[in-house]
Amino acid sequence: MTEFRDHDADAKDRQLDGVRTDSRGDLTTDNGVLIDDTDNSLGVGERGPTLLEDFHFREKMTRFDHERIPERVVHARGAGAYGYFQPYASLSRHTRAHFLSDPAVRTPVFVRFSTVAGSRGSADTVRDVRGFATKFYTQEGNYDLVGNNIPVFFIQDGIKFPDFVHAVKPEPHNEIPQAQSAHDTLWDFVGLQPETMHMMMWMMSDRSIPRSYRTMQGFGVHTFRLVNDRGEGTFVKFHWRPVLGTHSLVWDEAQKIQGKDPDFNRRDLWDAIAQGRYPEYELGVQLVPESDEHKFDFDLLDATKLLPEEEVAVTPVGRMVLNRNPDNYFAETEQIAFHTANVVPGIDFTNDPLLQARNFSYLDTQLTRLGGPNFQQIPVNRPVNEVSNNQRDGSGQQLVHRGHTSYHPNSLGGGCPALADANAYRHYQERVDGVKIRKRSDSFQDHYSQATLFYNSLADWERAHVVAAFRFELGKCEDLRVRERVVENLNRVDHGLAVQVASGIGVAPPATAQVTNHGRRSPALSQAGQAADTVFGRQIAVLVADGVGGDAVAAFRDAMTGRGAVVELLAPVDGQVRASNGSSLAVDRAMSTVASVLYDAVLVAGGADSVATLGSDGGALFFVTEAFKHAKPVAALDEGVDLLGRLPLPRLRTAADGDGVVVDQGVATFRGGDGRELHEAFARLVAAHRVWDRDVASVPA
Ligand code: HDE
Repeated sequence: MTEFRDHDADAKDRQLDGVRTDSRGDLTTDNGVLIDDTDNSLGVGERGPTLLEDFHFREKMTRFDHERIPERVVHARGAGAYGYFQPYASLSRHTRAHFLSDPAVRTPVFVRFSTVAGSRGSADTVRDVRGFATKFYTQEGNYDLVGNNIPVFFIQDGIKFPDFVHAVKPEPHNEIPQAQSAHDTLWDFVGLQPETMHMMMWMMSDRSIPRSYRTMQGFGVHTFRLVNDRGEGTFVKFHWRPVLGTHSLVWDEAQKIQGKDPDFNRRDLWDAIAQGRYPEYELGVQLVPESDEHKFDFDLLDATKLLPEEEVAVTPVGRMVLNRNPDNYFAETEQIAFHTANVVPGIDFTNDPLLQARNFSYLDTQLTRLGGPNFQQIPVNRPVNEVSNNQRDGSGQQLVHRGHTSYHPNSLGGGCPALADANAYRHYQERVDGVKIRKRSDSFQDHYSQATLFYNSLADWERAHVVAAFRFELGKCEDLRVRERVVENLNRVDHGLAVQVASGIGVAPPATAQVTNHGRRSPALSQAGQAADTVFGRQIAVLVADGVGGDAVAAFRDAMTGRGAVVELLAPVDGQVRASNGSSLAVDRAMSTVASVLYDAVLVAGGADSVATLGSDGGALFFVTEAFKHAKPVAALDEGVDLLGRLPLPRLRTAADGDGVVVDQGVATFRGGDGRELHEAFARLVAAHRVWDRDVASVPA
């Protein structure tokens, strides 16, 4: 019987120690031959031709020529991190999976977040679904939960995946546009394939432009199956909930970040881990007894449907902490290979036709991407428990298998490896009868009810963003018929939505509703109210120049960093600013190297000279105006309040002398005193993420 060995959150880290290598010693070839000149190739005389016998030149160049491997066919752009998962309590009633059954066990993980459509070098903040793939290095082998940040998918049957991906990727004749869904072929497909409608509602919502990977939910999407040690199955849906709340960007901001910092999400994840602000997520499950399989008004096997939390609650089962950045992007983040069929005893599949197709595709795609069948031996992919089988040879084989048997059964090799016993993976025994047919089940035919449910569940500002997103995307489609067909489909989701979208894109609004909106809502689908009450990890910009009120800035910084926020002082130029009290303050960044879109909130510091300088600096004025436009908390201290009056903002109520803190439309102002009241008020605004009811339509930014 297999014995579980000592195992902890560091098991993977220790394993990797065996392959980590540092630059050290003298330069050698791959053969280990010492080299004393790598700047000049071997030639004939000083100005003559290069010689073929220069093995160092040839090796160096050949290795360089072959540095790239094929990028992932989807999810090419990604960022990853290590961490651990720990269950709160035993889930053994439902699953025999060891990593979910023992609250004392911390299982090492690697998570890779990604966008879907863009190439490896594309920008992070494009409108797209985000991948959220987790590899659990468990004692019983690797378990991969390869999820997304949206709980449903575009299509129902995996055989449509190549069509969908071809439609969303850059168009084949000119490879335009990069990492964008706003083009004819995607929307042509959508209009003709109404099963995409629910997912497209999520895609047009703020879910597709997450603020950070730290503040993004994750979903397993499919209905999976847990199996306990008596062989009993329970349907399960997996959810990741970020401890810091779920937050998104606004579209104008997301587009600008694509230029200002294409690595915005990747950098945020890296910096948070490097600075010890470890991202955390809670794993939750929705459990459905097998006897309830047909209890719902949709099919649990249909990945374009979600299971409303109001019908089946999400039970928290454990938490994941990401606490270590990879050492090497290529070796780890690029070479990691996820596969939905990497399951451990106690976790099994269902007959969801999308999941079934994935169980083929992931292994298949790795063979090309990672160059052959031995990719599981790449360090990041190796399980932490022992691997023993008769699989042999193949390109890139790293192991030296000893012994003269590589078959089963054998007696010459002592019968090894022997067949495992009680802890072996046993497929769930499900009775399946039927005729061989190509047909979508009737239970998969309702493509609109949950699209309507999602729309009904959104706050007003979220709905406004959905309308604007449809107008933007369809407005980029050249073919009028493509636009019209999508509007016809939207009219089956919600008549008001269809009319609003149509009237923004030059399409005749539908005269009558195609269906009556069922009026049902699922509040858990909205991002309103999903802000956790914390400023932990938020990025706050403080605008300063020479003559700034130094004490007030220091007090503000202490108050915010004390609550876990990150505060950066931005000035017209880098270096130091002289404070009004004679001290010097170190500038974190020159304003010209950043932009308001890279911060969550902004404070205009006081000090007459500082405010005079900032008030004549267009960059500073635009910074504050743009932050206001994007519904971000804005604060001003002392003379900084006067600067707000110079901006093209709606008239704000602000603090007069000794007035105490005034908060109007998410702008907190304060003069005099120690600022404590302002700190409180501002922290509350920042914790709420954005001021969604602010009227920004007339603000020019
Ligand atoms: Fe994937 N998907 N997918 N997918 N997927 C890949 O595998 C595929 C689907 C997801 O960070 C590929 O190694 C098919 C749903 C993530 O490395 C490929 C179908 C969900 C990642 C593939 C789907 C996902 C992938 C490309 C429909 C959310 C990135 C490279 C049947 C639940 C993992 C690779 C990473 C990657 C196929 C649908 C999530 C081609 C055929 C649904 C997060 O195998």
